[in-house]
Amino acid sequence: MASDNSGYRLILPVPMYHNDFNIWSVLKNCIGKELSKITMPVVFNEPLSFLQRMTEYMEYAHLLRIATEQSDPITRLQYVTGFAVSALASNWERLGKPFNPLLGETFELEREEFRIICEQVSHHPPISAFHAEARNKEWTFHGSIHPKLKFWGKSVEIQPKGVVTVYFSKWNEAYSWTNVQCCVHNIIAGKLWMEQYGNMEIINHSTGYRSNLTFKQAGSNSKDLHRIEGYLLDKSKRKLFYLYGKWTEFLKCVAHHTYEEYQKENSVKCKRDRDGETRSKSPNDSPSHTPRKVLQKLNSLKVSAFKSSTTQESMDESLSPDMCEGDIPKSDSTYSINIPNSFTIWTVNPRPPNCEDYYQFTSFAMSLNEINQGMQKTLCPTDSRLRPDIKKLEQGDIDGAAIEKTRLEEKQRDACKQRKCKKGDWSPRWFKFEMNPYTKQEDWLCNGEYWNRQYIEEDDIF
Ligand code: CLR
Repeated sequence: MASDNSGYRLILPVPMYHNDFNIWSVLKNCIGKELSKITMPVVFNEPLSFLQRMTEYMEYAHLLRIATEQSDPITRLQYVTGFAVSALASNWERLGKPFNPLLGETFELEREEFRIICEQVSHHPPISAFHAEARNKEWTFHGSIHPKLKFWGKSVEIQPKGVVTVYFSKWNEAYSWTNVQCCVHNIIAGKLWMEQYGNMEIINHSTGYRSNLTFKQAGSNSKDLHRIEGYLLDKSKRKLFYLYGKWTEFLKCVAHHTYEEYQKENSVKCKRDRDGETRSKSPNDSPSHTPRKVLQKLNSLKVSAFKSSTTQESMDESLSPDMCEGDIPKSDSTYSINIPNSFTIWTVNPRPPNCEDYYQFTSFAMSLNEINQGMQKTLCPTDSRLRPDIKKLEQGDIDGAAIEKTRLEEKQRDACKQRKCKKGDWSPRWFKFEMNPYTKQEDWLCNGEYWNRQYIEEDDIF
């Protein structure tokens, strides 16, 4: 099986099954509901648990190492900002639903520079906690995510509630931020696509310096698709650097005064650009980069689906310009990407060549469900890699995966009932809910025991 020099697999055992199920037919009765309570058919899943998906924040962990190596706090903040943005890049075109982790499920990952442990610490509401640390102990990165999914008819809105914190021991510095929201469009008709938007403020709690980023919405003609823009500010909110990029591609920064000069010089040209005279496509946004074929097939099914089941009102909505058939937003990628004297903080890794047949996984994602040699003996029995439903989907056995998924969910419900009978509360094994000393808010902090690998008392959750 193909793998890179570091020996991790770069592809899944079999290509995915491109189904032609209609998401709308499943969701049409669920408008306004919390999506965590809706059981979705396994064909909409990708073969990863949300704990593994969360671990994808770590793909560019080297940025944290580089940050700790900088003696200037502003440069450190630039790299932390790069890391915060890079953590979201793997979401591009990833429209499969990760499996909901079972209560007490864990996921660990050990790599050259870091190790991370995740645990599902709550089921209702679903909360996943993680704690990552550098091998050289120079940084830690921890937090918890409570993804709130809301279905609005033509779109699904996802709010990843929870704060994440980076700590640099050498500098005794803590940074924290909250992830932006995300929206999956075209549930009823057209091709699914996703955007992430909102504000992200990355604060250095020791110096008061911060990066204030805006993730833009695509906008009417998609000119701002995937774009981010913002400023690095000192504690009196003075602008030091202008930050710009796309969460799918890169993050750059430039001194604020240079940006201001550039703006003045280019104001005329810019206006022309904005008016759409010089428009070009970036390869990333081009429709030739097809998302899951599954979803294209929705096109053919859409008319009947929505005729039979929507009101006039929602029908008007679904005919709005951003819902046109075959619609994948394209953006003008050229403006403000080449401001002179900019410095590139982060650029995205290319996706593997056949990723459209593998759930649009990045190379990093491809490796996550692999059980490497040597791992077998040490792996915690609650690890996501041991989940039979995910394993079956990964091997292309959809029916088997569906059966196992139902079995595991029933088993989880039974365990929950039993606990209620015994009046015994469940509590997470590796995390505790405590005050985060940096943000002064309650947070899931790891108890530091996982890596001692004493797993004898673990519940049998699979
Ligand atoms: C986005 C980045 C956040 C954490 C986070 C939480 C929930 C994830 C979301 C991310 C990406 C999109 C996601 C979502 C859960 C379900 C949703 C994977 C990783 C998928 C695309 C929903 C597919 C099913 C619908 C089409 C019905 O920091």
